[in-house]
Amino acid sequence: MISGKIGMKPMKLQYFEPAENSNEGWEGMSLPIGCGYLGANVFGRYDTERIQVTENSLANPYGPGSAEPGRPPANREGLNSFAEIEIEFGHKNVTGYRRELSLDSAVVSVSYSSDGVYFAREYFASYPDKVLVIRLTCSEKGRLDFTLRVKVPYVKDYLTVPGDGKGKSGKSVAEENRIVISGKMHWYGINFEGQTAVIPVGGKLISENDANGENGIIRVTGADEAVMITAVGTNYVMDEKVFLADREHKTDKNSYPHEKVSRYLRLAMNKDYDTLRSDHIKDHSEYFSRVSIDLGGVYRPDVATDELLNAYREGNKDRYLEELVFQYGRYLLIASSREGCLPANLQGIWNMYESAPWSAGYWHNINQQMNYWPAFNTNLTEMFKSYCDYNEAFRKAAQINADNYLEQTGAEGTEESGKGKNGWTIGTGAWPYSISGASVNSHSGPGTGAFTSILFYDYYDFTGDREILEKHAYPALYGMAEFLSKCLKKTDGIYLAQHSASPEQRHNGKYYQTVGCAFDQQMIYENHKLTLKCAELLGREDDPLIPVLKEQIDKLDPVQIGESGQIKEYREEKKYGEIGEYQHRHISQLVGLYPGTLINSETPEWLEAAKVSLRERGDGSTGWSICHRLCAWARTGDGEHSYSVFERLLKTRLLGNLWDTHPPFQIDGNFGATAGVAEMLLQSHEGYIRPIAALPAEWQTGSYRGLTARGGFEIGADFESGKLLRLYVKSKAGNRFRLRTKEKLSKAVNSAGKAINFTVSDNTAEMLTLPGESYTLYF
Ligand code: FUC
Repeated sequence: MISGKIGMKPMKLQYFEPAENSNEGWEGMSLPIGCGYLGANVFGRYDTERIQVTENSLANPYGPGSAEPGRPPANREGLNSFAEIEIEFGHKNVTGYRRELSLDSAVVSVSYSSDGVYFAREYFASYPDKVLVIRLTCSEKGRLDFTLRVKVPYVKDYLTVPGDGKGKSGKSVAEENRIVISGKMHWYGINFEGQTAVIPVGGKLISENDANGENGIIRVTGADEAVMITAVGTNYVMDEKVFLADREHKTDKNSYPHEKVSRYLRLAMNKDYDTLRSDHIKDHSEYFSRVSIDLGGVYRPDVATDELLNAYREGNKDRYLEELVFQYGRYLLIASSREGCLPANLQGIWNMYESAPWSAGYWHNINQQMNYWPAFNTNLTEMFKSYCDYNEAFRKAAQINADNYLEQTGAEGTEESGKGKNGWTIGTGAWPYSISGASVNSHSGPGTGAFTSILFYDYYDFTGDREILEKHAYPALYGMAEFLSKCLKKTDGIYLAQHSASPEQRHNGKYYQTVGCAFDQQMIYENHKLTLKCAELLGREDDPLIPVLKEQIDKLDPVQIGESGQIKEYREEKKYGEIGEYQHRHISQLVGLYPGTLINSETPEWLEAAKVSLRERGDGSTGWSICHRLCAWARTGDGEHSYSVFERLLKTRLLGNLWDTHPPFQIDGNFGATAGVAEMLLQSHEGYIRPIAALPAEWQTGSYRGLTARGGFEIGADFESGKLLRLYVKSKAGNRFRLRTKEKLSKAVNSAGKAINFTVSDNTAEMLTLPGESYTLYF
């Protein structure tokens, strides 16, 4: 942690009533906790508490094509809900109800009085212990009574009911102090198991099953308190095989999850509640507390979060709510994307449905990338590991897809370079068990792959970690460059992506396919540029691919300005909007502005043209689309417009629990909002650091700590009346620090208070840094 820490205020969501027991209650008012291994939504009810549990590998395939031959397509597709935990209390005459989610500790708490007894519960999902923990307490000894049920949702017996092959079996059996749920999802042969153990203090515990030995319950009466621990698992293993094997063989050699789940539970039960809790908080806060932000918000214990949001919609632009929305994205990423687990999907790690919207897939024409944008600039690069591992696990399948695509397109050079030198590709859709590749019929061009691979460069660039560069960034970019370099054909001296499409754009009601659209050209440019940069950093410039990329990159013509002064989405477009939907939700012709860096302040004409396109496209759109606009506007340096887009998100696309809604709930917008706010406060894409780069009138005075910049720097800033006062810099990799500010740098000192030399030229201050050292800069 760097010096100059700002005053901590609690970051929490709070409510004075439980979430309704309905789909709307789940989506808009339940509180999400998660640890990568599992996600849970807490309703906080006092009659019968409901905790819905998700595990990200319990899934059917996506799409009608996945139905068995000869059978009608069914809608049972994608991620399935894992378990419903019910704790029946039957409490009445409730007063003083309070429900909170602390982002600082990642603990949900529920408390109230019922008939004179005060009840308090806590819930958390622990990454170090891989379990969901619930503690129930009451103010009077012996007054805790409850009945626990753990249900397997959406059981459809595939053995007896003829269907589409996507059935699910499952049962719930009470065994002494635990309820074990187990079953199978037929399509991919997924075995699943969950165990919930109850550990009461005092009182009596009995467990019962029905006449068939199923539908188990645990009844606790007269206890002083109780702890419940839940572990879940499937036989899914995230490896190469799962993406390569036929559906019958994706999981067949993997061991049944009983032993794993029993081990998680046993190890967790060996710890006492306080240790489980403190280990969890230590793990969570190590990441969460890295960044703090103060835009002048004031925490008010007596106002519910949904009331704040309603007031915001009425024009009361509460600064605390804005800070909370920013930090919530960081919280959600820590909860849903951990090393060793599947990455965060379209809904993170939370799904109550039989068929999650859009299958809870990993959608790669914007959604998946947006999920990880805040990992880089808000100091959570470790959260990218799960996506990195996932992507590398499917790389082999993606190489086969690249071979197939290039064969299909008859691209030049394929044959002589041979299979295995075609790199890899990713299409729009990807799931835990399969991926799609680029396709000539797709609504999104091959640039989708580069949209993905450039994340790996950021993974390196924001950490400054050479091992990441060598092992992850360069292989991802290089393989993508191999593929993309063959998707191009030289036409009139320009290399154009054949079979090109600007994601999901329609013209005259049909997806529009073309040659060399801005999305593909810009993305190919970015990937080529970064591959060349990495090759230089690693001294691999003698590779035969390098001259090919050098030859192509200058002839990609990735940005063209049209007659309206816009960045053309299509080469054949003259005026803005002639082709495609005028205000389409995707802003794919601007990927070179964000997340790319091709369009920047050193290309002022392009930057102006990007603003024209942004204005014409309009601000009003779905959740994630607003957030891409937010990030793009931040890159233009226009704080006012950026803020108005952020404000629009809060007013139109956030639910009572601050989840983003497309609609329906999609987590990408939460992540995009966090990345966008960080981009307003700190930029580093032009070779130097620019703090408060897009500061709106509303945020003229404030401070932040721990945001991250390219080159491996952690940055804090204090600003007043729109002017930078101090910067706090921690250098992780010992790189040269370059800074551009409106304000004049007057002094730089290291952590020992010793003055450090810096030079200033062309508005840019530069100083050398040592790895691990911290500096304070005064203006
Ligand atoms: C992309 C978007 C849609 C939606 C889907 C999950 O295809 O164009 O709007 O967000 O992903």
